[in-house]
Amino acid sequence: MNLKPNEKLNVEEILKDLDKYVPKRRGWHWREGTDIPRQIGKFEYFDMSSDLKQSQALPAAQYFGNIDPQGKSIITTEIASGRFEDDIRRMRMGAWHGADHIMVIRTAGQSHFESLIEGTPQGVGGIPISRKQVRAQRKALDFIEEEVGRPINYHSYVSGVAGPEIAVMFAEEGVNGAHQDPQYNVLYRNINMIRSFVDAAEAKTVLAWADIAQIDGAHNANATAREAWKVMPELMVQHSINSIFSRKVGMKAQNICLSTVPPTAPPAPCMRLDLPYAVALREFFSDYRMRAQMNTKYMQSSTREATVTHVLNLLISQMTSADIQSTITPDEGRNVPWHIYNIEAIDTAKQAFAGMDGLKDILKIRRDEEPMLSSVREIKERAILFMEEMIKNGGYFKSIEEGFFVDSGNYPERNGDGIVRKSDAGVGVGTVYERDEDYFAPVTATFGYNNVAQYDESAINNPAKLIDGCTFEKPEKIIFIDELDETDNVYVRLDEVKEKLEKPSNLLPEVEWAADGTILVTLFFPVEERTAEFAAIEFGKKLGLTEVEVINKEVMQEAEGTRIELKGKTNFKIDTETLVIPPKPHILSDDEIREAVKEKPLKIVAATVGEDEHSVGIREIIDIKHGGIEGYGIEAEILGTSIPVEKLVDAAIETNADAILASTIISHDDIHYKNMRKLHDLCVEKGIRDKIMLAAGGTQVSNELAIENGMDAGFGRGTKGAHVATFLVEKRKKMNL
Ligand code: Z98
Repeated sequence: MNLKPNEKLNVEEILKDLDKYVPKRRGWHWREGTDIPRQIGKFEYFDMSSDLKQSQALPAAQYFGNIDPQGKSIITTEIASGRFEDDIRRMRMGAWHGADHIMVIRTAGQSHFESLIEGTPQGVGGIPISRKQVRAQRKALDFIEEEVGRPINYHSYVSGVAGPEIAVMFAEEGVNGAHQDPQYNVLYRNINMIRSFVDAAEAKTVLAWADIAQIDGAHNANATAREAWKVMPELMVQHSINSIFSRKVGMKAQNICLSTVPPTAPPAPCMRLDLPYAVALREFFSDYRMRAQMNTKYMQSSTREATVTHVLNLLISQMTSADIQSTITPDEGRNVPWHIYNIEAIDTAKQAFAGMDGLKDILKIRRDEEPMLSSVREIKERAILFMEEMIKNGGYFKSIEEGFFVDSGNYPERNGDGIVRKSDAGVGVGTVYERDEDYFAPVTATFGYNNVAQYDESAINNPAKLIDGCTFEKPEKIIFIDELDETDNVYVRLDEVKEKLEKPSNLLPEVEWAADGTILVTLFFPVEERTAEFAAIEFGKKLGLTEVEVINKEVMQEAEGTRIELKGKTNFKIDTETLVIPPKPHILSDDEIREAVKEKPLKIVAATVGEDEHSVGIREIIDIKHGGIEGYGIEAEILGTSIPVEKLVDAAIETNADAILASTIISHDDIHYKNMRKLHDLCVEKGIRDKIMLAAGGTQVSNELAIENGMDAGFGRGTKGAHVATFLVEKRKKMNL
């Protein structure tokens, strides 16, 4: 399958022959071309990686030759809406914006499942991780990575009592990254600690064999503790335990990634707390990779607020380092699965890194001066003391039994609210047995005692040899189970969407899933919060929306008003076949315009009209320096800014101009359109309307509305001199001027 930029990714095509699909590659892939200065467009960059073959650049890139610099950190996005088939399309969008680490959150509570699940059921709060879904998504990413020209890492979680089974399935299916941390099972899923650590040894061996990058779970303490910045010493301890355990099992250091989170967020003075922590962490764990998350603990439903916290977190990454930069979207904090926010957050990271390129060469962290000196040392000391106490206390398991972890005190302070687990309790207690003397597992990558020698001494280092290779070497031995549930599977859902749309040319807006009809409306009401909220719901209903819900409210001022974001569903479709789409403005070639102007000279007068002091727009359109219409030989007279419409018309009459160009940026109370109407009326009054071309331009001008208000054309954001010159040349012909 070859993806074409202007063609949709065909999910049905991905599902075809899936039982035979073998992933293209295994293992984690870091970005390439980092740490070398590079020229991208007009600028030199110092912290970027290789360009993408195809990508979607930031909106402002149009002013910089459409460059799309890619930072050196891997960029993660978490996509898991409950329907993997919809997520596949999002993965493609994410990759085009620069994400190369796609994490799939498992369906809520999947760590409680005791085995693998199969088929493609719909998930809640995430995707049920089954072989079929993993294979379909990895297959889609195999095509997407070719399209963007950069390997894309696919990632999910190895936790719960089925952890080792999941690790094996991930190795078989070419998954590239995984969360694996037995402490997560113990603390947050109440899985027996002995079982968790034994399972983790097995799972980590498999991850190591498959070259899968591992992310730990320390950040969950930060997300759980009431005062998250106080668990900094413990976070270090958790990182240590998982890292050294992984090393002992055989994982290589560069595949061990610490899941780090700046522990606090504004309005706390977060930089002063988070930056020393980031420095201490990187110094303590210099052998390992940093996966920098954003702080979701203090995230509310405002995307603006979440974005600012995200950018501050990115500043820390830039000033310290981040091998993987997570962009967990406001979705996670808001629990609203708007896939557009995935893309926004990827762009936030990409934009911030591009903007901060080379910052470390200009700004320096004053590491060895106060207050950094003491702050960094203090965090490290507290972490060491924590570990020393654990050892004195009889080790990790004993300390868990006594609630050492996720206590909301800043160690050595303790509040006694830590999570307590018993070693003889929890899910899976008593399920760990010593292996019999003749225990034998003919598989690749297994942990611990394996009596291969009883059958063949030469197979000690390769037990799978005895069965002529296991599924790791022989993917054809994998048993692929397709759908198990006739009523809950991808084909049923795809058919439902088709049925709902009635025909392929019909369109419904979507947020969560294809054709879900969900829209987001922003409203402001000049009343207090509660009234605004309930008024908004009524408003939504009157707009014809169903399932109306307020998803964000922000007080502007208690009495003066509230901003509301509303979500709701529509069910009317737009048929793209009957949709009237105005033709895309075409541009004559520079030579054609020049030729036409040479043949018959063209003169215009221009001004920013009304009470409007903006001058940049009109200069962009007219000045030869900016590629404006003067460059084609068009004679232009700019009267200036804040020019009354009357003066502009008089000037046009006096100079016998062919056209009037009115620039109008301010759009309050529709003054821009009112001025256009006035301009037209005045030309009619003075008897020149049929002898002169009228055009208006400005960032808020639409061609259709300008024409409705008496202009011959309107030019909005992004207009270049060539667009206006083309209009002048062609319209003059039509008007026989
Ligand atoms: C993240 N946004 O890290 P179940 N194992 C570890 C985890 O951290 C998590 C799971 C398993 C966060 C997501 N982390 C939170 C170490 C989850 C999840 O099946 O949901 O319990 O596994 O990106």
